[in-house]
Amino acid sequence: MVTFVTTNPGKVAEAREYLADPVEQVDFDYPEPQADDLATVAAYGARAAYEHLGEPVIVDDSGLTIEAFDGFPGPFSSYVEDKLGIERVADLARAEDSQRAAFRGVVAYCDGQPFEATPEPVDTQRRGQDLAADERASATTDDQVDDGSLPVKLFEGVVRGQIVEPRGEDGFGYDPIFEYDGATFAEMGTEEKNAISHRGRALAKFADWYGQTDR
Ligand code: ITT
Ligand code: NA
Repeated sequence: MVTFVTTNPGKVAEAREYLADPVEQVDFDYPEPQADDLATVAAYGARAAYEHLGEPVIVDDSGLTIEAFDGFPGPFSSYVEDKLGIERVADLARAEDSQRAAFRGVVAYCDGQPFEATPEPVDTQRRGQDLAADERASATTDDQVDDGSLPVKLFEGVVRGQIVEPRGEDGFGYDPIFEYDGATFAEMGTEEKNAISHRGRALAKFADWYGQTDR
C-alpha cells in the first residue's frame, strides 16, 4: 500500500493506474516552502506529510516551465493556474512565439528511516527521441536528501513539449495546453499520458526502487 498525500485527485488517478500497489489518497495540504526547485519543495513536503501522518508517504511536486520565460511559472504553476488560467498562459506563449516548454515533477518518499545507497534508478519507459537528454536532466536530482533532518528519497521526471491552445477533455491542470508528439495531455488516456509524462517517469523510478526494497 502506498499513501499519497496530495490535494489533487488527478495525480492519484495517475498513480493508481501506474503502480501495482493499492494507492490511498490522504488529502492533506502540507506547507510548501518558497523555493525555486521542485526537489526542495517535494522533500520538505514529504517530511511534513510523514510527520503529520506517522506512516510512510509519497508526495508529488510538479510544475510547468516555459523556456522563453526563463522557467515561468515553475514553482508558481498552481498560483498562475488559479489567477491567470491556462488559456491566458497559452495566449502569452503564443504572443511571445515561445511554445517550447517542459513539465517537471518530483515524487518524494519518506518513512522516517535512512536509505542505503542505491544504483542509479532505471527509467523503464524508454520512448521519445529526446529521452536521452531528459534522462540526463532527470539524473541530477534523483537522489536522497540526508542533511540531518528526516531522510527523503527523490524520483524526478521531465517531459518536453509545446504550449498550444487548449484541446481535449481529460486530465487536469495544464493538460489541455501541453502538447507532446501531436496530442495534448488532455487528449490522452491516463495510461498513454503516464507512458511519457513527467509523473509517469517519476513513478516508474519510484516503482522500480519500491519493488526492490523491503520497506
Ligand atoms: P498537491 O500539492 O496537493 O499535490 P497541487 O495541484 O497543488 O496538489 P502542485 O503544487 O504540484 O500540485 O501543482 C502544480 C501545478 O501544476 C498545479 O496547477 C497543477 O494543476 C499543475 N500540474 C501538475 N501536474 C500536472 C499534470 O500532470 N498535468 C497538468 N497540470 C499539472
Ligand atoms: Na501544492
